[in-house]
Amino acid sequence: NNKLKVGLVYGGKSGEHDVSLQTALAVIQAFDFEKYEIKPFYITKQGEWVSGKRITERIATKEQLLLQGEGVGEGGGSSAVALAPIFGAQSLAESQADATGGERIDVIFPLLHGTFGEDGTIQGLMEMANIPYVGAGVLASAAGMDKVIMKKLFAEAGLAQCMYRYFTRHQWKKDASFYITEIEVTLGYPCFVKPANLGSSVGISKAKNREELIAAIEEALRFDRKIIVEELVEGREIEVAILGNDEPMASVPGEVVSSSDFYDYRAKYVDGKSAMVIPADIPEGRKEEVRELALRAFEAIDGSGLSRVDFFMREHDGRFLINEINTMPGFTPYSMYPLLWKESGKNYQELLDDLIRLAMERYNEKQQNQYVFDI
Ligand code: G1L
Repeated sequence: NNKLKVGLVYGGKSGEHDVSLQTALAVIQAFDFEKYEIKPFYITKQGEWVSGKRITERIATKEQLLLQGEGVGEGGGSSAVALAPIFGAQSLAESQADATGGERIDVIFPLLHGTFGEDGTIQGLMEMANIPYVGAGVLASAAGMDKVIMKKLFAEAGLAQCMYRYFTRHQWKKDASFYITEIEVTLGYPCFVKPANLGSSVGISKAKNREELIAAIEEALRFDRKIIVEELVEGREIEVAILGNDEPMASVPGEVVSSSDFYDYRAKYVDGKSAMVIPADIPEGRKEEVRELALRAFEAIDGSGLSRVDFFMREHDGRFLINEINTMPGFTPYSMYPLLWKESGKNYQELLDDLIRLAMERYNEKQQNQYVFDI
């Protein structure tokens, strides 16, 4: 059979476990089974890897994704060492051959969020197993996960952003009063305190005075050794989807409107707490401008595959400030990223085709690099 075999990795330890399952189901339901077959890899909340039988037709429920009673990788399957045989990885020497006796996987689709799966760790695993994978590489995944590194790369690329300060747990313990003064003088109140590691939404708070600032810092430091404090930016939230590798494309921009402003807008899409206006209702010239900025941000982190780039359009001067780049954006058919492409003329199924093609292209391009084995 000449179908492309896609390894779908989903679940995971993080708080996004259920989002990942929901997304995996949506992806499976959209896949063209004439072209692809799916090999599921489920990571339980306990971090155990379970692989299941091939999926060759649509499945109906999330429960089927839990691979109950069909696992071949349970027990002892949770370590990285056990993964190459699980993936049926090709060795460099015997590339394409079935070195392990397992089934060969052509490309991996990682649907994982958080500190394991988005920070470059699973990408590194796939690099070492020599398997093509969808989305950002190791470096871009890691850079997109660390707010401080991300901001430094943006600054270097000449992108405007909000003011911020950052420090480590160690620095805070040594000289808290210095950082408090720094923050009060440069950022003022209110300000936002966040763990530098974007893995989770925990540990984030808004501080309106010194007492709250100290409490917020102590709280954030429970989740990361490095934290970042940002000034408040008043303005609209504008987002752009990027797709591609060396010559990426930018979608039309969209706007996220929080529930309190819902009724002032002709919002097309609503999901829970927020609504999306696509395309964003801003002048044509500003749309072009923000798309260019989004492409520059993608290049700044050396992105590949896809990213969603988030901006503030500042209230008092209309300027676009970059907020963050997300290499693993929400990805159900009702999430901003796919909706932006839909508006730009590319449906969900076509998006999946493109992402897989881009993964293969990047892999093949990388094979052109020379590696020295015999030093
Ligand atoms: F594989 C892609 F395309 F790179 C990819 C991977 C992960 C796209 C989107 C996501 N998103 C997620 O995994 C999540 C936001 C659903 C977290 Cl669970």
